Amino acid sequence: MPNARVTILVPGRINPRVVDRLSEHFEIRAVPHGKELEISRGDAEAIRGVAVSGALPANWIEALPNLEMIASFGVGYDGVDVAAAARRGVIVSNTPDVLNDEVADTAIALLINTVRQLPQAETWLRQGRWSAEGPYPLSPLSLKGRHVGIQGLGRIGLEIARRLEPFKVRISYHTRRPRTDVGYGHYASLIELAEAVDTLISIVPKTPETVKSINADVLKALGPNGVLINVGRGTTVDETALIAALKDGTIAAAGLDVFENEPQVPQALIDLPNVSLLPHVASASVPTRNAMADLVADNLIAWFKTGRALTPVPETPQKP
Ligand code: NAP
Ligand code: 8YV
Repeated sequence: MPNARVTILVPGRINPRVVDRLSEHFEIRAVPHGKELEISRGDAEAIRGVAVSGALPANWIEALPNLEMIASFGVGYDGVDVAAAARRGVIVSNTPDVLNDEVADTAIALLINTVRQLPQAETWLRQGRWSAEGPYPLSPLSLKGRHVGIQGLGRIGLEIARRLEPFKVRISYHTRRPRTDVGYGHYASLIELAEAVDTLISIVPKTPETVKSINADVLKALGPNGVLINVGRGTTVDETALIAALKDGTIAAAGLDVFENEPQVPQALIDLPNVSLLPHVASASVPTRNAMADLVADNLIAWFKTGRALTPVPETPQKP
């Protein structure tokens, strides 16, 4: 047991396995996930760690005078104010790698669903239209012969690229720095990548540079045979521009697991026939979420036992 007196704050909902695992080692203080942290000054002083899924803004971090570590559920940690944590010397951890395979599998499934309209075809069968009306119409699009561009070739992007190889599609990518360990073509800008390819898969973090980076110009460059797949963050895409592009044929189709203002999805997107929509489920299997939950708990356990987190984020590096 690392330290029975350490209290970990758990704001709002998190995978129950996180709390089960942490309860074996720490006191747990569960609180509502509102705008303000509503606990007494004395209780705030007792808290040395946080386990959180989603937002942890600066005012929460500043309200915890003895905070040492924030363990965030998910590889993307854009909800946590890491700059505020870094200013205070608070370590932030995330859950990289354990979800790569699940998210990459979902990206491929979403791509195929989008080009071949498989969810719509299943609905056709379930509604009895196959027997009543005949075969589902041929899908206008196919994966065959496509040139796929990946925005972001990090841990997950690389797994997506590797899964695409057996589909015999051409693969290119855009990142700020070219990778030295792959043979795929690198494009220095997103617009150049979009001009070269007919299929764009986005798997980048939410940062000031990526927000709305897939805009009207990029969609126009992707072209009328173009397919956009987003499994990264909804904020990467200018949703208004995307809806217009899908409506007027600027691009052919889109598959989206993430949205600008989750869990709200614009009705205009839902109404469009040429989109495939998922409710942010790319990592959402029991085995993968269990692995993510374990990594949240193991980070806090390691920190309070050894003074070192397992997977700190780059903005809050550990002292050598
Ligand atoms: P990662 O290993 O850090 O990879 C990020 C990639 O994005 C890198 O190749 C990076 O390359 C590139 N990148 C970052 N900023 C960029 C920019 N401004 N322009 C172009 N490329 C940029 O992250 P990961 O583990 O693969 O995860 C990626 C993101 O996917 C997460 O942050 C999360 O938001 C999202 N995600 C979503 C789900 C889901 O459920 N839908 C699940 C997991 C992850 P450079 O640094 O060289 O630019
Ligand atoms: C989760 C994700 O859905 O890891 C991420 O960045 O977006 C997903 O795996 C998210 O952490 C919320 O549970």
